[in-house]
Amino acid sequence: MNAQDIIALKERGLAEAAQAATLAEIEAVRVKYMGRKGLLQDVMDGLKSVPPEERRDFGRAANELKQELTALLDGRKATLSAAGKAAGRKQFDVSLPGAWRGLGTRHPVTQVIEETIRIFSMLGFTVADGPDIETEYHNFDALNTPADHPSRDTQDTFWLDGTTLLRTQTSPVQIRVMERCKPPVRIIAPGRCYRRDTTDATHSANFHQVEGLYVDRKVSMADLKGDITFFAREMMGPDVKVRFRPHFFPFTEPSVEYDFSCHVCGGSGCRVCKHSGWIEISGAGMVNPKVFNIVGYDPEACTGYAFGMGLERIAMIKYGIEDIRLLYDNDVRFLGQFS
Ligand code: 2NL
Repeated sequence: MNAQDIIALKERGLAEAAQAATLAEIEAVRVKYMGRKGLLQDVMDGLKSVPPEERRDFGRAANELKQELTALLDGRKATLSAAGKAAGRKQFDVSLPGAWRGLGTRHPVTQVIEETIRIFSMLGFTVADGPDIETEYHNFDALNTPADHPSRDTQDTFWLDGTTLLRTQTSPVQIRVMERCKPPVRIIAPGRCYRRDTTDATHSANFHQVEGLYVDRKVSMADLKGDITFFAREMMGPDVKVRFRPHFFPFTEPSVEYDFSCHVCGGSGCRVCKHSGWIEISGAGMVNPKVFNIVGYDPEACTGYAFGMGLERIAMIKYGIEDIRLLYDNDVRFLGQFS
């Protein structure tokens, strides 16, 4: 064997190392050439029979075989083990789009509350708040609701004890504001209310209401009609019409109920408005002077209007929801449709 043979052996070893596709194959090439009984060892064993003048070239060729093959095998090994690790923990590709978890949406009732606040704040109203647990006095007596009025009945009200209850409307918030502040007062009171209703498609024992109260000198029914009409157009669209019908509430005198023209058929009659062209919204009226006397306002000096609306009802009309229970099933596939 001479230097040329060793160079040829080196070329074969480098070619085998380059082709090795797994860590095991690389190790096999290493053992074959550089192991204790490998081909390089055979070369070294032959060194003593090489004539002295050829030994320099022979030794250099053997050394190059060792160094070049070692370098290639180490390089291949590093590449392959890095790729193997990457495959095991999934390669991180910074160019891929991130994992989008999706934005939440506001509950339809929350959207209606926020929209109502937006609309009435344009008219100068601020938002008032109060407790869910109320006294009989603030929920009923101060609103001129007679002691024998059916709404006080245990059938309709969640009583906690003889004198406290879960508020059946947000009017007590307004009573508390009038107790605290002198007129003028211009507030809306949105919030959760409670009634002992049996749940069905249009009733829920928990529901939300917004009440409004505007007290000043010379507030009139014309203000009420104008402001409710403004609210209707902002909430339902510019073409909606509003109609007022006489009604009775103990806390307002005179009192009205009002309807919006049907947003589905535009008033010509359809299934949604039961072919009347109108959708009943809620009630309102001029604050009963008896209520002013109770909170210490002078009924000769001031007048005011008040109204109360069910917010689930507005949401159902606005978004075409046919069963109030859908609002409380916490099904995000349903609730996410309305934003
Ligand atoms: C309805 C009717 C109404 C009021 C609520 C009110 C509050 C005060 C004084 C006078 Cl402090 N009135 N609130 C007035 C008229 C109607 O609610 O149908 N609600 C669903």
